[in-house]
This record gives sequence, structure tokens and C-alpha cells, in this order.
Amino acid sequence: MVSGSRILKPGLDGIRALVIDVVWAHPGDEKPTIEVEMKTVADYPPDTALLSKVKQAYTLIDNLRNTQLAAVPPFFRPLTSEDARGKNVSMGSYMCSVIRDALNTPSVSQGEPVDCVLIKAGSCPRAGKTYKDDEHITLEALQMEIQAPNEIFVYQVPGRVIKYGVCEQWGGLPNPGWMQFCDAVSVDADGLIATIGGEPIDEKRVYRVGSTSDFTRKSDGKTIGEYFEAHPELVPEHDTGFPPHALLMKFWAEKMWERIFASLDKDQNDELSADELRALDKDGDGGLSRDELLEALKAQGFTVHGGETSFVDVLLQAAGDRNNDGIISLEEINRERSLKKELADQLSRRSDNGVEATPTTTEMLRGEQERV
Ligand SMILES: [Ca+2]
Ligand SMILES: [Ca+2]
Ligand SMILES: [Ca+2]
Repeated sequence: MVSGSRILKPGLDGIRALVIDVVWAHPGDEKPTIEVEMKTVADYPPDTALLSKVKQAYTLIDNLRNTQLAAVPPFFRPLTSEDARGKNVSMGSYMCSVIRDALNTPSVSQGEPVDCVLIKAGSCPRAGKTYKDDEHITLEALQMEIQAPNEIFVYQVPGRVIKYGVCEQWGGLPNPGWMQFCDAVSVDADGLIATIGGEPIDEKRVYRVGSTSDFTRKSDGKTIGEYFEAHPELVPEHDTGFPPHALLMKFWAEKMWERIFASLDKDQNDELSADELRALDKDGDGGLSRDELLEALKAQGFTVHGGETSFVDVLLQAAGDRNNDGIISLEEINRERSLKKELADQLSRRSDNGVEATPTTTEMLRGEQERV
């Protein structure tokens, strides 16, 4: 708000403006005279105080727009969330797939991976936007496509309920309950779920499904709604949800740190030496600062913005800044690395003992497609 006026969409050009004079010439006049004059906005110099306010508002949006979080794999192109309440769209598939992969990182899943992610279009994807072919996921896109309060829960659902229940949500236009699904799921000619994770769906097996809290809403679909109505004890507890933005930012940051680490670890011994760190440690203080990490992101081909460090902050955590001083030291990097390896080893030992199966990842289904 500036002097009582709200700035709408800063950056949009007003080419012409109407100046409207409404004048009651004499007290007691029943009707005013109204004069309208059209002016060309560019003929008037901008008000400097207002201009600086607009610039400020615009910078904030610019930072979000320019802070890239992920590179979208070609598999999901062209990327769009248009008409997500009337059909399955590539942004729905992409978001469900990255949410699944994020839920399946060892530190999140703790050895209990999800089989698929199904999310209604009212929760995600919700921007109704078609992306350019060179446009990647930015903070702005993430905030538009999924709202922060739409937490992700893990539901345990029998194959039969998924097989017949998902297509019940596909109808009625537009329908916020329209169910989008990840790329581990395929649909047959009758619209029934045919496979999950590359395997024919097993009606008797219980699947672990990531979704939002509206998953069980009966008015959107009878089969899923009635199943959870009959089994209220299977509805996940409120406090078990994952905030989607934090979940995805952490996932993307961990992926990015893997890439940065791999680019530094020249001798590939899974440990960084002081020499190896020097490639990014421009000021030679033996650690990586926010600015040095921003440079690292740029070197990885990401669009970054110096004024917006929320992704870099998550990257610092992913890399192991345990003492929160905004710098990852060589020691922190290597300690975090060995802790992660230990966790992965532990979980794989558990799965070798038959406690849990390993997750079916998109990478396996799709071969070598790059996913960050
Ligand atoms: Ca090394
Ligand atoms: Ca440094
Ligand atoms: Ca530190």
C-alpha cells in the first residue's frame, strides 16, 4: 500500500490512463458533470517515491522467479499445469514424482519407502500455467503449484482401493478433486490403475501412498472415501505430515550437493581434501560460504539471485553446516558424508534381512534420465 493505494502486479505497464473528473458545480446540484480524458502515461514522469516502492516489490518477485530449485527432466516436457482440474497434466506427474522421490530419500523414509504419490489438483498442481521449454522450477513456481499448508501424509491403501478408486475422481469439470499421479503409476484402457512401480497392481497388497489430507474425502470418490470411513484408524495422525516446500527444497538441495560434491571429489575417494575444496573456496578460508555456494550453483548451470538465499540456506544444511555459522568447513562436509553413508548402509542391511524392500525409483523405470 502506498498512500492508501494498493500496488497491483508491479511491472505491468499501464499504457494509457483515464482521468475522470466528477464535479458538482453548485451545492444542491442533483447530478454532477463528468469529464473523461485519456492520457498517455509515458508523457508524465514517474513519481520517484512510488517508483522506488514498485521496484522494491518487484525485486522480491524477481528473486523468487530467478532462484532455480530444480532442472525439469525432458520426460515431463512440455511442462504444464493448465486444466489440472480436468485432466492429468505433466506438472501433476512431475510434482507427484519428485514428492515421491523426496519421501524416499533415506533420511526421510527411514527405510519405509512409498510406492507412489497421488495428489488432487486442488492441492497440486494449482498454478494453471504452461511453462516455456527452457523454464525450470523456481521458488515462485513451487509456491504457485503447491501451497505450504498442503502437508504430505503417507497412507496405507490396499491395491483394490487404488485400482478402482483413483478413476472415480476423474470427472465433473472443473473438479478440484481430480487426482494427479506420479510416473510410477500407469493406467489401462478402462481407466483403472494397471501398474505401480512397473509391476501389475496387486489388489490384495497394501501400498504406501503419499498424498495430502483431502485424499480420503468421500465426496470426491466413493471407493477411497468408504475405505477410510470404515478404517478411521488408518488415517495418518495430523502431526505426521511433511510440509511440501521444506520437503522438496531439502530433496533438491541434497541432489544439488551430490552434484557439487562429485564435481569437487576429483580422485573419487568419497572424501574431500583441502586441495579439492579449493576449486570453490575462492577466499581460501578452508570452508564454503553462502556466496561461494551461489557461485557453485551458477557453475552447475542454475539461475541464482544474490538477494535470495533460501535455497542456499537449505543447501548449507544438506552439506552439513551443523554449527549453523553459514559456512561449511571441510570437516563438516566429510563428517556429514560419512554419516549419510552409515545411514544408507544401515538401511540396506535392514532390507537385505528382508525387513523392507528397496524403493522402486523413477530412475530405475526410466533409465539414466537426469533428475535434480
Ligand atoms: Ca577426494
Ligand atoms: Ca571460503
Ligand atoms: Ca559450519
